[in-house]
Amino acid sequence: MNGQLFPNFIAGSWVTNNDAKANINPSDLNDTIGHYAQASGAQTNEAIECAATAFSKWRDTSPLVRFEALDKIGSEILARVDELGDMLSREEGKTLSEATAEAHRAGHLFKYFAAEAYRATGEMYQSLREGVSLNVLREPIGVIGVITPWNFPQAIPAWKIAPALAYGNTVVFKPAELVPGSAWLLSDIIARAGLPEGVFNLVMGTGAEVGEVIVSHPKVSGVTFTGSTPVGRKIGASLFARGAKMQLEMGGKNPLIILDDANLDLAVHCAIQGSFFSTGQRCTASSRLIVTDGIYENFVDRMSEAMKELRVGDARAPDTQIGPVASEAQLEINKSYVSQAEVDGATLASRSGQIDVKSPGYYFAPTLFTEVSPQSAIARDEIFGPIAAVFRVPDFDAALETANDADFGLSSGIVTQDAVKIDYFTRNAEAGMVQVNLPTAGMDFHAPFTGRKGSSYGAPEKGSLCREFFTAAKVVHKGRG
Ligand code: UN1
Repeated sequence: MNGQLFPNFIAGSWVTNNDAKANINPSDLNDTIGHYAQASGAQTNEAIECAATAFSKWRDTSPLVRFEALDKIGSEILARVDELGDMLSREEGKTLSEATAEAHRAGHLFKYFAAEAYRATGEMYQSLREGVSLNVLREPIGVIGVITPWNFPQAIPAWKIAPALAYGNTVVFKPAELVPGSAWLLSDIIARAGLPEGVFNLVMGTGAEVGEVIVSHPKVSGVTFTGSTPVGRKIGASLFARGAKMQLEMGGKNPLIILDDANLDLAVHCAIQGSFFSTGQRCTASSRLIVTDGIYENFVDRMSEAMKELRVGDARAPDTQIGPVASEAQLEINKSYVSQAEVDGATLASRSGQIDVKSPGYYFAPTLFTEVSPQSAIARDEIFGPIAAVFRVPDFDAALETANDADFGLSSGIVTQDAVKIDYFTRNAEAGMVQVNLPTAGMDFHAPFTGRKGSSYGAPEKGSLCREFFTAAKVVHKGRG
């Protein structure tokens, strides 16, 4: 076996087994990053049992203890952003600058939630009955299953694990199989922060084995999941059936409206950034560019020109703007959507980008379609690749209607100078997040993250609103003794 073997972290110890999975660099398939132990169902059970035992003590720790642990984790991440960014870029294919920025975001998320440990306040009501006191407490819910995707392998685990611990819960963390390197580095940092045994557990492995145990175990009180809508719905049905809590962040098919009065440079920048950066592998990516008649021709021309300049290459090469697709499976999905779009009668407006690589990897040129039928697969499905569709519409009303015509409702964007239309759009966009004169992706890390329709279910992530998932209310009436 080439490379090091990285174990799981269960019940306060690093444990390995015979089953390990190779982590391969998508920019260079000859580069094996390491081998990562695959937890068995029995090991996952053990992690959950230990997390359940640890909960009875961790829930009652002083906020100061939780602050110090999370702050220490945040400081170490920030001190090691270059190493973390390099691992992320090497295993996922995000460019080095995007990956380092994500590591930075992960460090600050721990710092943010360190301070949230102090703010876990309740409410006091005046009782309707004389001599009775009435308080609403917020209590941690227990063991939280954290199931995360491959596209943000550091920021998303950070924004789920940090609040879980800050509010007094214990954690069983199952990262996506494709990106164990980031998960392992984060877990190593968390493991050295002095948390009591069992408060945090890492169980790398498949959804069928590890994920299944987490979702169905009666001692897992809630699951926070980010991933595709079909998987989220399946997990959600199991969690509902046994009455567990859930926070599900799923797909997107995000629209970016460009109106006649838009600043054309800004519109092209937002569309390129939102559609193609991070190789289009963001649930907040803009995959539907909805453009009004007056600016349509100019926009498509300028967009096609700008696409020719994009430098696609090895994620860690200094001048790369767009790295490879993260996996062979995703590359095949992208290719099949391109073929399907052609079958469905769409016009390939641009398939470009300067791909200059010497190593074998999952490279795919940014792709733009026009004349897309509104009911076709590229118009409706979340592809998760650097593929965007342009829709021509007569006016703002038609643009808004097209934007809202989707099964998803995550991030909705508009580029215009018209304040009245901005206001109308903000109120009528069927989405959890609205971006004005900005790309649809790239959210502030301290703000809530949320969607509507098929995109999200349960309380928002991040920011103060995530407390709704990570704690439960207890309403206390106290009379005179
Ligand atoms: C962002 O655009 O800032 O999986 C983050 C995803 C999202 C995170 C997007 N949950 O792409």
